[in-house]
Amino acid sequence: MMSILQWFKRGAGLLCVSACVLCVGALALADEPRVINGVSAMERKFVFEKQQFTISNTLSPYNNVTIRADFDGDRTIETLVGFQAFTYDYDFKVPVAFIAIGKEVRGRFAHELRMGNEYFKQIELYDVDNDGNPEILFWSEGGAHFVTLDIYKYEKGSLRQIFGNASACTIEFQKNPKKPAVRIGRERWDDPEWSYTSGDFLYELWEWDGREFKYNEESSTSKPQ
Ligand SMILES: [Ca+2]
Ligand SMILES: [Ca+2]
Repeated sequence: MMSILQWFKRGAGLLCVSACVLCVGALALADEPRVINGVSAMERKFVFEKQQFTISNTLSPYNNVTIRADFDGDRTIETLVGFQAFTYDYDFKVPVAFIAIGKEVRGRFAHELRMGNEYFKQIELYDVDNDGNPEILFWSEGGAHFVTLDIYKYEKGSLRQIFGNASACTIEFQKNPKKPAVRIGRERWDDPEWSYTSGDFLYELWEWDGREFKYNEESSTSKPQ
């Protein structure tokens, strides 16, 4: 069976995944990659913020997506990839999720990286600021059901983060064209009967006001954390 290194060397199968099939959950990882997407244009080992990372050798459709679209409205196509990587903290292998975006030129991928939580979960596209260009919703996970949502706007060839938060009590993006919002569940520590499985969370609501996500105190039951 072909090893992942051979796949990378052969630059196999750049596959364009449409935005409509992007809700790919982080399920059990396959032993062998079924699809190698845009990460095949990257070096398998890379440095981010002075630390070395390695792209996972168990890439699959569940932890690796590629999207080609015009993210900044300049009428040229960028490639966005989300993928699983790892690094070492002393002797401990630490998983880290990433996104990378940039232009593919003559087989090379000039990209900008951003790090998420430990495990890649999914990427969604949504035009948060209603300018006709999609923003990037980068979902990643950590231990104990901890889910991180980072939202980026790609403009003038660069990523700008417009939202970032995390919760162990569910975090939900509300696709309201007039007022997109993020609802972040919080623990109900003052209720001795409460547990994570009861699902009755306190929550913060962060609404897009045309320029940024703002905490809506009236519509929230928890202070911002
Ligand atoms: Ca573009
Ligand atoms: Ca937009």
